[in-house]
Amino acid sequence: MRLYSCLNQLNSACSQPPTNCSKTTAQQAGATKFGALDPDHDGTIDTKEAKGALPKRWFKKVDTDSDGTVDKTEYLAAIEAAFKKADPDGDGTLDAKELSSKSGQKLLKLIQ
Ligand SMILES: [Ca+2]
Ligand SMILES: [Ca+2]
Repeated sequence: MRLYSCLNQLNSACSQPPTNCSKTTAQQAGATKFGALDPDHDGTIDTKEAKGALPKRWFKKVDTDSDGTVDKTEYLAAIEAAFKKADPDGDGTLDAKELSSKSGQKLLKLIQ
């Protein structure tokens, strides 16, 4: 049920069949999510802003330069990496099966 509603959201975001999510769609959705996580619009997500939305251990991972904040480049890089993991056949599109995998679910958390 949960996955289904996720797929619906993705579908409305990209107006493509709900079974597919292209990398572009993931990045666009990720950029939107980044904006939502950065309410003061300073271009970075600090730990306070990430609270509840981004698990601490993810935050550390995504913050690759370890300056204590996640900027858009870092966020999009994390999405790129998550997408790559979730797309083992490397065709640049995630089908429903790939989206429902562990890596796929992780990606969805980053972009929704
Ligand atoms: Ca950083
Ligand atoms: Ca694929």
